[in-house]
Amino acid sequence: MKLSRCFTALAAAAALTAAFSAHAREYSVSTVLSDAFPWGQAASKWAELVKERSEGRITLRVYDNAQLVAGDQTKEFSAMRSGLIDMAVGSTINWSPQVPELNLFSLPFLVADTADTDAITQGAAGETVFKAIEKRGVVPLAWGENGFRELSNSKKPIRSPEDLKGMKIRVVGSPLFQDTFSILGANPTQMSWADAKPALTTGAVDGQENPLSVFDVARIDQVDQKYLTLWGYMADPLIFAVSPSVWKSFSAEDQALLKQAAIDAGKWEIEKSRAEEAQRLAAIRERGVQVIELSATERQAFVEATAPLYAKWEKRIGADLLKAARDAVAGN
Ligand code: X2X
Repeated sequence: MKLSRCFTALAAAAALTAAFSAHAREYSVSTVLSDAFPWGQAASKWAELVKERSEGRITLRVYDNAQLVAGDQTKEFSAMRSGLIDMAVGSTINWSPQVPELNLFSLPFLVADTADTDAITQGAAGETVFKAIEKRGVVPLAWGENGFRELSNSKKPIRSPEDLKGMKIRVVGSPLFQDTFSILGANPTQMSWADAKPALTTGAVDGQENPLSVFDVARIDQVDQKYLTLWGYMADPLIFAVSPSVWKSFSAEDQALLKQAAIDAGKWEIEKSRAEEAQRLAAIRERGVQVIELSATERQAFVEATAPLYAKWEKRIGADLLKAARDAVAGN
């Protein structure tokens, strides 16, 4: 009797373990930046909400510094598509080599402020972008934000395209960045984030562009970047997404849970990172960085210098999508 009860208990335990391991899988989530940055915090928040709402059944484990693709952030999308990575919170810039429509967000001076960004991502243009991602083999769930990208350098205050002439600027990802900085007369070099700081340290490049949160947290001031021009030429959204094979393995209920948690984490991160901008700028100034604010006329010179890029890139992005984005911005 005793023995059989013992067996029953063992069998029950084994059954429980089997059930647990069948459901309690751990999923990888790729990011470029750690949770010292808003970007990494978006992923951590997602993991936290999913764990809580699934009562521990679903665990998301965040791998930062694009380590799942050996630091090559432009390979993240393909790795997710093929199932090497289960999920990601990624930048539109880094995925644009595989999803040409995502170059929309890298068009210089398309948006002027966060309301413009929201009008695009939350409206018809945003839906078209999500469909494009889906068509290229990945399931998009929600938006986050890396932020408006500002221009820094070690040489001099930049107030005009002439000031940028010949300057070596580190850029990331898509060929559109190459085009933008070339048309402005600079000398752009594409490299990963992992290579950017060493290149700034050695002076292999003179400048870079990234959101204030990245400049602040990565202490870009410590690698000789003394001048920071606030030109707000583009803002890269983040997208929460899942590999299609992983997505299909979830029940409809769990899919809804994952999606809602991504939406909530994204909203939380967007609000938080926007609210922190002013104090970040103050901290950057306190460290002795000269912050250059452009007059409307000075900014307009950059707008006009880069305007010819639209004709070429409209073909890759899609005329309808660009029009939808422009209409969204005009409605503000
Ligand atoms: O590499 C960059 O500049 C970064 C961290 O902002 C992106 O991944 C787009």
